[in-house]
Parts: sequence; structure tokens; C-alpha cells
Amino acid sequence: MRIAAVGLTVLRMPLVRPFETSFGQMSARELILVEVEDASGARGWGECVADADPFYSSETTTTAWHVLEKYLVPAVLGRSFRTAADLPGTWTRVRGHQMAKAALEMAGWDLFARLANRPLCEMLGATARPIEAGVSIGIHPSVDALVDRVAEEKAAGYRRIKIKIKPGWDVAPVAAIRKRFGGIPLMVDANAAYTEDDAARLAELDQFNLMMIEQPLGYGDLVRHARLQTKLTTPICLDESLTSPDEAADALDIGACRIINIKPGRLGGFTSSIAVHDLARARGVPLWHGGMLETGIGRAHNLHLSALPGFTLPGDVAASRRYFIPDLIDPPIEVSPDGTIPVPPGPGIGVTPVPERVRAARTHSERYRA
Ligand code: OSB
Ligand code: MG
Repeated sequence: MRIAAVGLTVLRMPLVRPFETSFGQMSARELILVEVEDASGARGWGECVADADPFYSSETTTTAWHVLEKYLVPAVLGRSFRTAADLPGTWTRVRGHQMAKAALEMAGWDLFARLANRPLCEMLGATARPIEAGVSIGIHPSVDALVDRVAEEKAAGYRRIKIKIKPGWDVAPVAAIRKRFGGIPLMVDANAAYTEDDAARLAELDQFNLMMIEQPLGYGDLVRHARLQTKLTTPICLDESLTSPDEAADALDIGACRIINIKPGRLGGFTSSIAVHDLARARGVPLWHGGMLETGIGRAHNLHLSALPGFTLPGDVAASRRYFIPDLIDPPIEVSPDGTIPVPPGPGIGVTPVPERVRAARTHSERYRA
């Protein structure tokens, strides 16, 4: 495939309800939609998961735009590729900026799979299968409101509940959920809100038999996570800390985590995500697919990657309507009553953005030609 043009569009989409984590509250999602076009006019799409603010990671929509426009898009424009796996080789000089890199690589994968007339999951080495879906529930104003929300999500069929925690919102909400719903598959995500001094507090969570605690400590704290894991029976899962296959290998080598969350945006794309997948699978480490409040475009990408066999735990791959009504795609991603989501069938990611909805959400747009 020869990349003849790349389009970048900044979109701002209101969230159905605010989403609160230890790093703050979000009421809208800002994102960059990436479109790559080959000489025949075929197109592929990707979604950059960097947010307006550098709170989950250091990247923002603005930094991603800068790096895409100045470095990544020029690296691929006018060039021919045998496979989308060769795109990252053109930008090895660019350090960091994983989300910007991932968005362009993933758009390239969609185009590559469409040109081959095959579903993306097959190009990634997977076979389509129903994907087990879990939900991520934000911090709520009260424990009662949270418990009501868990009841709704359970009724929708989701196979695992994750709640966001932070100091002062941890043991009480978990205890309330266990009391009301018994031994449901339950986990917590701290988004780096604790320090090693909180080890005793975190160990109080051990009594609740959680599947895991996600990213309790800072993003650079691999050694501290390893020390913390020796004090907890609950497995630690890393999210923010792992931005490359080497970091994932280091984390496993030193015992900083027992479970890994894969997000292609955080890891710099599918090629790097597959490397982490293969590493974790070879070592018998459970994996699941994380989420970044994606629209249907990013969500479809995530479902295709989730079909790889190493994804053994339910992922944050929920229905579009939990975040956006309407979604960018039509029909939206829906969850089945059994708590699974089908991989969208058809060539590529299997879905395309609805042009009027892109126009309605667009704040800025550019097109670059070879
Ligand atoms: O830590 O997994 C996270 C959303 C935005 C940023 C970080 C995270 C999240 C979520 C939501 O937990 C996952 C989703 O449902 O998309
Ligand atoms: Mg997380």
C-alpha cells in the first residue's frame, strides 16, 4: 500500500455522563481522528487517545497533533509499505509520543486489512471470537449511587466490574459492593493515586478477594510496585507504567505486576502491543484490553486486537452508549446479554465514521498529500 494522503481531525464529543478518576473529572472527550488514504482511494481510520489534558499521560491532543503533523505523517506520506507492521520503522528516531504513533499505525492497519479484504483481527494473527466485556465505573458522589450504578451494569450483562479508587474512596465502596453483590468479578483502578506509605491501607483491600488492583503507584515506579506486591496478596496490574515491550519485560522480571493491561495507544501501536501480548502469553501472565473512552473507531480496533488468544480476562471494551450517544459509527458497538461483544465483521475494523457526525464534532481539520 502506498500512503497518498493523511487527514487529521480534532473532534470534541460530549460524554453521556461525567467520568471521574483519581486524576480528575472528564465531561467531554477530545480526540484526533486519523484517516489514511492509498493511491486507489481506499481509506483506513485510527483514533488518537491522547486527551485535552496531560493527566493520564504526558501526551495531549495538541502534542499529538504537533508530532503527527511535523514528524509522523511526513515519514509515511508517499511511501509504500508491504505491511502496516512496517510503519513504526519510519519513525524510530521520534522518542515517546506513543499515542500519536499508535493512531497513525492503527489507521495504517485498518487500510492494510481493507486492501486485503480481510478483517483486521486476521491480519493481526487472531481469529474473530466473542470478546468478554467488563465496565470501568468512575468515582461517584456517594457509595449508594455507586452501588446503583453497579446494579445497572450487572443487569446489562457485563462480566467484570472495575471501580476507580483514590485515597478516601477505596475500602468503603469495595466493601459496599461485596456486601450487596457477593463474589462478583471485581477489581479496582487507582490511576497512580497512592504512594508506598499507603501500603497498609492497600493491604486492607486484600480481604475482598479482588481480581487485581490496577496501577496503585506512580507511572515511573516499577521498583516500588515490586516492593508493594510483596506486601499484598491482591495481584497488581500495571497500566500507566508500561509504555513499551521492554518495560513490560522489566516489570515481569522484577515482580512489579502479575497481570498486564494492554492499550495500543499507551504502548505506541499494534506492533508493540502484539510484542507485549506474546511476551505475557509465553510467561503465562494474564492479559486484558484496557480502554480510553474511545469512540466506535477506537473501540472497533480494540475488539480486533482483543481476539488474540492471550487476552484471557474481560477487557474495558464496553458498549459505545456508556460514553457517547450518538457514537461516531452507526450502528454503535453493543454488548450482548451474555456480556460479550462481537468483533465487527467485514474488511478492516469493520466500521467507518459517519461523515455528518464527524462534521458536527469537528473543531479543526487538515489534509496532507504526498
Ligand atoms: O485507567 O483505564 C484507565 C479512561 C481514561 C483514562 C484511563 C483509564 C480509563 C478507564 C475507562 O478506566 C476505560 C473505558 O471504559 O474506556
Ligand atoms: Mg487504568
